[in-house]
Amino acid sequence: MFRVPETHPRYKSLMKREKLVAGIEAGITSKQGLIAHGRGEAFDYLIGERTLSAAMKATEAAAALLLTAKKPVISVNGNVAALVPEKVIELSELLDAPLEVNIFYWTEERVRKIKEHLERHGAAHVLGDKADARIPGIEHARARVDREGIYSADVVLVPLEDGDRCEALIKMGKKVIAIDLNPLSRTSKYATVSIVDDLERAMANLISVIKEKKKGNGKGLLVEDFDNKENLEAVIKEMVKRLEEEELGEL
Ligand code: PTJ
Repeated sequence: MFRVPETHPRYKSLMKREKLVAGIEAGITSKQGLIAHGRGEAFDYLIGERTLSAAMKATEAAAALLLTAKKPVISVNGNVAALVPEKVIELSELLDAPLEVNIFYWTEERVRKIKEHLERHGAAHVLGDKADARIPGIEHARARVDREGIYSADVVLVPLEDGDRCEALIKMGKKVIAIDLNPLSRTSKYATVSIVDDLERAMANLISVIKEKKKGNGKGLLVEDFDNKENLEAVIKEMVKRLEEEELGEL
């Protein structure tokens, strides 16, 4: 891995790139994953690389949804496995929810490598290699799911998603929680709860909100009180405000 000095002003951001490059070299992340990440970075600039209050509200709603789910499942793709393996495992343990490898650029080998990567990090329950069921209405490989996992789940967490599957999961009657920096993506629009935030920040917040809720603390926000469209509009307003206020200063 390229050594990025911790004093570099963009250390955190550069380290994420390094993790994804390492993910590609390990056969975990798709090359297209780099392009997707670049798009995410651009949106992260627009929100000032921080968690917006709207994203925090969505995180509260997501935590409530996950804690009241009968059968929650966490979907893992090549970017998620490279960027936040420890965090998805911690969340899976907190919720007693399985992880399921589900990738768009499908190869049997990559599914296996992601599963092994998660297990090396301590994951006990990783689905996705059986893929004995299909999500109706999807032509591509993301339709391949485990009958005991995403197929029969009532709530699915889908960090970094393509819109097709999100729409199809909603059509199956499931609740979908998305983590996607693009508030205009089809995923963000279709999901029950969209957390418009960087994957690492969103996962860290989600874990800490769930821990607090489990202790009986927290805001007690009900999912019924959460309006995803309204929340996305708040994010877009925040982006516009930031752009209007941005001063370039002396170069
Ligand atoms: O591993 P695979 O084969 O399943 O492929 C994964 C990718 C991400 C390549 C695939 O799902 C894909 O092509 O996704 P899209 O359609 O490009 O959508 C990815 C979305 O995630 C975009 O809207 C990005 O803005 C967003 N995104 C990228 N990086 C981050 C992010 N959102 C939050 N945090 C990030 N770090």
